[in-house]
Amino acid sequence: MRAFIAIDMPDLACDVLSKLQSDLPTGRLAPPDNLHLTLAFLGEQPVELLEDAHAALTTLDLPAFDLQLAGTDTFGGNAPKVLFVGAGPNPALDRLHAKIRSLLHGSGLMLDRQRFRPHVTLARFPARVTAPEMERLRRWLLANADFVAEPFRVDHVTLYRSEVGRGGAVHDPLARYMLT
Ligand code: 2AM
Repeated sequence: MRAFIAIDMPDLACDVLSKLQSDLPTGRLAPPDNLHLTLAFLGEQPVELLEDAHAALTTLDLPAFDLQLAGTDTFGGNAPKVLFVGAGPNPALDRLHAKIRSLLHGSGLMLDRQRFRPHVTLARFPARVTAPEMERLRRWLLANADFVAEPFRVDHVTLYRSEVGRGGAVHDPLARYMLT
């Protein structure tokens, strides 16, 4: 089963992000009900291992905190793959990320070593983005570089199953872990 752990976007954040998406000049938009901030991508895993991970995650014992989405950028350099909204510096978010990784490792799940770049993906791009599209994207990024959203409270994280099909990915919540 393909799984990941994420922070859900509350309705207000979804509205703001959908609005940002609405004038994006290029790219395949992430559906509003798929918007999330990934804390850990587990990839394809045997169900038994996911059950162990779930048991470990039920011991998650961290406080709720505020999250502010800010800034827009792309991954992929000159050949952008993903356009996203970032998050301002947030020690509580970093602690949550580190704790989840350590619980997953403790349960036997090895994750890729990657620098944590908290982000919410707004759109994905095809392998080849044409020069005019690149130019429109560059302008959009300039116009939205100072984007700042209202902070929202993060009081839980969600374990999702992700099924990738022809129409894109479908995300099913499997379990929710509360922050107190
Ligand atoms: P993204 O938002 O940067 O695209 C479900 O697929 C989530 O897991 C997505 O949010 C995606 O991040 C992330 N994800 C998918 N494949 C990944 C990979 N190979 N490494 C890290 N994260 C991945």
